Amino acid sequence: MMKGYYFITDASLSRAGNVSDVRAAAAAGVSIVQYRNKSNITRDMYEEAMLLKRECAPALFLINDRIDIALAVDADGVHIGQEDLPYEETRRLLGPGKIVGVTVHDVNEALEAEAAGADYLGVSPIFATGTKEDAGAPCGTDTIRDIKARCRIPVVAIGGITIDNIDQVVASGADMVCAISAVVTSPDIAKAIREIQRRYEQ
Ligand code: TZP
Ligand code: MG
Repeated sequence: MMKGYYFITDASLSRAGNVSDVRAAAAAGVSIVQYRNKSNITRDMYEEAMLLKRECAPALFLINDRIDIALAVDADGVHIGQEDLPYEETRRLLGPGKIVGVTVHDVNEALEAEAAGADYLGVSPIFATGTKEDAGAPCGTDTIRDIKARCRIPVVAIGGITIDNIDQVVASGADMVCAISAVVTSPDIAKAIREIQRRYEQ
């Protein structure tokens, strides 16, 4: 299930909007869609999340940061960072049946998140990125290798990934990759995703 492209929305980079992008991602066969909306206007997020959840099926639908929105739309889970609610509180609010992914930057954070019970790790940022201002210093593909050697849960690589460096990321053992700007700014999102998915089939 967790292999290939992990789709994250970005309305500020999108050409045709989140609904159209998620439809294209679903057509390309992604297994996970994460709704990320940093505007944090709650009513807009709630309404858009309802629409996107419908568009993304049968892919799993996760919400970035906002546990309340995930609960309100009955999403499949959330993705949280080191500055969001702690894992334990997130799990307590969502219950055992939902997916909780955690962003980590190094092996120690990865071991901690796995021990706490995270379902998967987002390792970030692999390379320099302009898409997230506070992403921090690039951790490189060696960090993916180290985490894969020490942790059993799936690893999603994110940050500065493009079609030109994706092979290194796949070779380092990442179970899934996300390339927000490279995919969302593309004139053909489904084609860009399929191109990345193909790198997993070689
Ligand atoms: N989390 C860590 S880096 C990042 C997020 C959401 C942005 C990744 O964007 P891009 O365009 O793939 O570098
Ligand atoms: Mg966050």
